[in-house]
Amino acid sequence: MPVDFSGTWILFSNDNFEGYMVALGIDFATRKIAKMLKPQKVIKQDGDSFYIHTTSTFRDYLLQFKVGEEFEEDNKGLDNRKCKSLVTWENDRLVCIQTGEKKNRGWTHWLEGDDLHLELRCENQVCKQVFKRA
Ligand code: ECB
Repeated sequence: MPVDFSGTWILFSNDNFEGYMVALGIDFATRKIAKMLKPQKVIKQDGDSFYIHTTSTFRDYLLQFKVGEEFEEDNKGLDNRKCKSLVTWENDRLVCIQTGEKKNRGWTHWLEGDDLHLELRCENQVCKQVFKRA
C-alpha cells in the first residue's frame, strides 16, 4: 500500500520558521504576522498527482504538480521568486528541489504515525513543521 498524504492537516509545531523566512529575505513585519499563523494544508493525492493548498488567515498558497515532472513555481505571496521545481519519491518521502536564485532550496514531506511532517530548506536554514489531522 503506497503512502497517501491526502487529508486536511493543521500546523502543530513550527521550528525555525524565523530562520527559514530570514533566508528567503522576508521582511520583519511580514515575518511577525507569519509566525503567528496556524496554517492548514489540504492535500489531494491521486497516484503521482498532487494538490497541496496551504491556507491561513493571512495568505494562501496552492501548488499542483506531478511527481517526476519539472515545473515552474512562482512562490506568489511567499517570497515571490520564481524557481524550477522537481518533486520525486525517495522511498515514502516526497522530496522537492527548488532550483533558482536561492541555494539549497527545497522541502521534504513524510508521514510519521498519524502526523504529517514537512522540512523546509533554504540556504543554511531548515524549518521543521509537524501537522496533525483536522
Ligand atoms: C501560506 C501560509 C503561510 C503564509 C506565510 C506568509 C508570508 C511569509 C512568506 C514566506 C515564507 C515562506 C514560506 C511560508 C511557509 C509555508 C508555505 C508553503 C510552504 C511550501 O512550500 O509547502 C509545500 C509543501 O507542502 C507546498 O507548497
